[in-house]
Amino acid sequence: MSILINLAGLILIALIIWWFWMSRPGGRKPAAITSETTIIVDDGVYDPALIHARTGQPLTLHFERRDPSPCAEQVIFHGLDVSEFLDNGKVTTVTLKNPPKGEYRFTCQMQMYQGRLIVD
Ligand SMILES: [Cu+2]
Repeated sequence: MSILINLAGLILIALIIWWFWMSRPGGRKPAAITSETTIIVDDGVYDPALIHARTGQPLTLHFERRDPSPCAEQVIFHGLDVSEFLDNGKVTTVTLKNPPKGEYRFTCQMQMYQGRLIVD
């Protein structure tokens, strides 16, 4: 009986690990390379949360904020020195003229909203 309980525990742990791993920003889905896209800001997530861009190519991101909570009011691109305030119910466009190669996080000011930008 205790073996069964241990087994159930292990399966539960595996499920939890799998869940957290899969629910990382963007998950494992490869993102198509883009130069312009719209990101919905709602319910604590950016959608899409994974942006894949090319070096030497301007990147235009239209943030459509649908979440009235103050949490969502700003987007910060860490390592790129770019941040923008988002008006609720509106689209705010962020343009990165020539993003350097690398991987950057973009978040709200409290870092509850989490996104990833890959430039290569
Ligand atoms: Cu926040």
